[in-house]
Amino acid sequence: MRQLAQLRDEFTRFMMSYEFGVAEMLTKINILREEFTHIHRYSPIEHVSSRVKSAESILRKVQRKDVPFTLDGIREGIQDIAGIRITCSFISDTYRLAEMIGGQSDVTVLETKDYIARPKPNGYQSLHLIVEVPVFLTDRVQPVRIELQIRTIAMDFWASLEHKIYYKYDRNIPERLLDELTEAATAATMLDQKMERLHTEVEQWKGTTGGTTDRFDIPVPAELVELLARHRPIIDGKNGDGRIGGQ
Ligand code: 0O2
Repeated sequence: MRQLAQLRDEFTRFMMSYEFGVAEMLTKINILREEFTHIHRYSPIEHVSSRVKSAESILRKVQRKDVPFTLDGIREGIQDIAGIRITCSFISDTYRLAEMIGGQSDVTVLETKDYIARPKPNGYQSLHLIVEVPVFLTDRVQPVRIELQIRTIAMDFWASLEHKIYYKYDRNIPERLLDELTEAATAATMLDQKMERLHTEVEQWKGTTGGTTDRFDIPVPAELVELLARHRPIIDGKNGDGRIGGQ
């Protein structure tokens, strides 16, 4: 009975360390998001979500992957007990973010899978990083692994729909739907590339106009300023004498 209570306690601490790891990483992401927004005046991160796998889901994966049934075995054999998904505005932001996170001195990147440069055959695109962060507990420092999935809005839209279809058809997606998903993946890539090009153009334009998108800073041609000044009363809906136009 005492052994069982000890086991339960150890497992609770095991799961808690993942919760702490996620909290730590979310703080890092939030700091990057806020500082980046302050410097560049736009947020590279659209959305962040996180989860820690349930005990049942971990056990299913332990059986499926034939992982040793010990806490150390599970820690070593299952990389995605803690997961964070970051949705970015542009492809370049996904890499930039991965670099900023991976470059931090207390973050160790254990593995990188670049499904953006090399999409999966079904069209899946995402940048996956397995990182390890130290969690400072009362009696020890526990390194915790977290799977980061970084992708654009278009890639995320595709992945969540594909995920639903995958489970709806119990992993056997009909050929017709597979073809349509591949087509949709190509469309998502084209959209991402177009948005990236537009974004680069806007960034260059911001660079030449003092780095602000404030609408009052858009350079207005002198002739237009003069024209607006001449027609000011009409635009304001007033005649030159201050009466409402037409009355
Ligand atoms: P779930 O239900 O999302 O958690 P692993 O089995 O994780 O140890 P694997 O499969 O080589 O090793 O890892 P990979 O390729 O990095 O994929 C990990 C996760 O990426 C998956 O977790 C999915 O969340 C996502 N993913 C990978 N491929 C696809 C895909 O084709 N479509 C979609 N929608 N998501 C994908 P899980 O545990 O497989 O699933």
